[in-house]
Amino acid sequence: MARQISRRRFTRLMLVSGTAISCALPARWAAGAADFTFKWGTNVPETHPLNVHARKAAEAIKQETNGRLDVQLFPNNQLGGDSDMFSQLRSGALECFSLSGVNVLSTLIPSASIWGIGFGFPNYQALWSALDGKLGAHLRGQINKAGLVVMDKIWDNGFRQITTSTKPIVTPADLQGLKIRVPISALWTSLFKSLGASPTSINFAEVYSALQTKVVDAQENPPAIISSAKLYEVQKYCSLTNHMWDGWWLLVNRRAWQSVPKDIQDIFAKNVNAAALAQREDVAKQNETLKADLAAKGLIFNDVNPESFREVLRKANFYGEWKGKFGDEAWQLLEESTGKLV
Ligand code: X2X
Repeated sequence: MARQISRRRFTRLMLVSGTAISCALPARWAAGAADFTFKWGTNVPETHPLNVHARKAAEAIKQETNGRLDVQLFPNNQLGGDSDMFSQLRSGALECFSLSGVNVLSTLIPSASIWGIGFGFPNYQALWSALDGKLGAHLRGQINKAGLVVMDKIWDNGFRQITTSTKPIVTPADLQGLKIRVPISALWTSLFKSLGASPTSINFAEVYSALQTKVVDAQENPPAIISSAKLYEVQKYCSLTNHMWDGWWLLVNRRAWQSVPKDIQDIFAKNVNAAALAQREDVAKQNETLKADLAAKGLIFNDVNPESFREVLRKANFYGEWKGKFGDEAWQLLEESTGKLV
């Protein structure tokens, strides 16, 4: 929870009691400690642009609130894996959490996973027009209804690519029986089952060791994560499937949010939303430029023909099934940007 007694209120109380001048202030206030503290958990390493831009936003918030709100970043699953951090966020033990809509959030709000529909969004333009537009507003409405505060701008994780330690994925036949890690989400499991693979749900905090110990042979993530989490050390091939896009909402515990005055809420929202836009640019660039770097580190890249994968999904009724689960309203907003999927 955000700390509730403000420094000024404490000083005022001390003045009223007539003891303020001679009385030593507790170290916390004397050292200029903040009125409010928000811990912010993320699931990717320190160097990932998510954390680089989150840190910049935290610094700007501190300056613009004259130190009244201290946003402390905890990257790289320092506070626990996604499932743990999500429980902490909901109970109020954690104030802010960057979480993919497709990942654990979809266990509470099924429609939150809609942006991750397999081979859905063709490019960033279509994606941001939906997520900064009507589809994003619809999803934020669902998240609010579930009792969480959510910031407007989604942070970019990127279009996802499959890495394996065994063989390149060129056609859907190469996925048959593949032991692949997926995040905790019915959509992800359904996507890879429909493609014939054998998916296992594992929090990102355990992905490196699951690959290293061969609990699974494959995973899927964008280059910025493959690089920052050093997955190239335990994977050999990277197949450019672009099978789905994913990003992070910035979620805030409702009670923590309401405990902070409106002017501080506004400064927080303005800075994190601006940081998300700057982060998007960095991630999109990195996901292109890092390919050469990863190839130099030994990853072997190949392209695929996405249509052959989409065809398998259509035959398995993947799109029909998920249209039914997401409902007509959300599906229609999705198809306004992706074109007809069913
Ligand atoms: O868990 C993952 O693979 C990650 C880091 O990409 C997400 O947050 C969905």
